[in-house]
Amino acid sequence: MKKFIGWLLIPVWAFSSLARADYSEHPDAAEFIDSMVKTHQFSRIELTEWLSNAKKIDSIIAAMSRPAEKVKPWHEYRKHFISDQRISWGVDFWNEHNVVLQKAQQTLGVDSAVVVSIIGVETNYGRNVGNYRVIDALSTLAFDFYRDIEPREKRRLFFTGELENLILIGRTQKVDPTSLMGSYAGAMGWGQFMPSSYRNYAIDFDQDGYADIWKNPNDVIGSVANYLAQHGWAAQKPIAIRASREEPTSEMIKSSAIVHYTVGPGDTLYSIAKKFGTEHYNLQKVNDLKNPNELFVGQDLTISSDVKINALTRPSKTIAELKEAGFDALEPAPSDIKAFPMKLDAGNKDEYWIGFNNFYVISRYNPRIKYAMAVYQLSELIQNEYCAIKSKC
Ligand SMILES: [Ca+2]
Repeated sequence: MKKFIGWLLIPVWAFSSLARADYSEHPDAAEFIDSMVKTHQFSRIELTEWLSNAKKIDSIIAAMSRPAEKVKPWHEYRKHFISDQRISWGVDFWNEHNVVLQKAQQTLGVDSAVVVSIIGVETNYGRNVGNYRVIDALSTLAFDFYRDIEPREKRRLFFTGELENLILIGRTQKVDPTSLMGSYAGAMGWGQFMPSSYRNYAIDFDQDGYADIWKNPNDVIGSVANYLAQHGWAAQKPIAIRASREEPTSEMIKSSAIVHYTVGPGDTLYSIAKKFGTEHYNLQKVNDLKNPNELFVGQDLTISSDVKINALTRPSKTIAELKEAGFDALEPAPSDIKAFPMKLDAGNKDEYWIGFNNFYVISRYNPRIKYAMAVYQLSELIQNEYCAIKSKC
């Protein structure tokens, strides 16, 4: 009897995935097909054919289940992306494609070093573009991974939307959508564009009729530069500079405190600090708490609206305002330029940095401070070496 009950408790999807021959028979496929027919007037037969062709890939599920780069501290993350090899390959790439990079700099206003660096960080200059069919990756993620294996509705909808965009690329570029290749997450080509990014930002830079981000370095360079340009890149402007941090005094914090927060069950000073983008010791100081555990439910806390560390938003404070909050630029910068402060774990100490609008623009490519910092630092190292060899910049 017990066995019988256990048998009944096996979820329905387990049967459906066993019984399913292909993705056209997946419970969500009918809805997807309906929506594609209704919104974009695709043929139902064609859509069914493409989804029948899509395969569930177990290695994608395994890759998605591994701990992500985001959990690595900065000093380990940096080592992974910045190496002598990647700098030297970057210089080679720049030499080889100098004419196109210059054209991108002139027409789109994006510095060559950053375009080279992004392509280096993303795929080691086209060496590691991914060997999955994008239709397999996106179907696996939308129809299985984020539905049943690690259910997250927002991600499921995101990858379903990317599948829609992939099929639309097939139509506009007159290619078979099942033939396009990418990473296990569905990112395509040397610059790792998701299908929606391809549709919004990829360009046919050599004007041969096809924006080929998979094999044509001209289109790759133009598309990466266009992505940055469309997100507000400002040519020849600073990206980030080192900063020092002076512990703010109670007076400094209190003078900018405007928000109040009522402590709820389960709150800690650390979780509240994180929620408001500040540090627990700032909250301790401004609320005169002797230790961080001195909290009770219903307690009224004053939250300093001081400058937030590692808040990846378009910069809104001036260098002068950051200085008042204890972040002092260690390199010259105009005092009215907008910026935001960052703290990175350098292993044995914390590093402080000030990021400008261009840093924020790099982070639109991948919304992590560590990612944008790796791209920035690699771009500097490549530029130094390239300019030293050429001695012309
Ligand atoms: Ca082209």
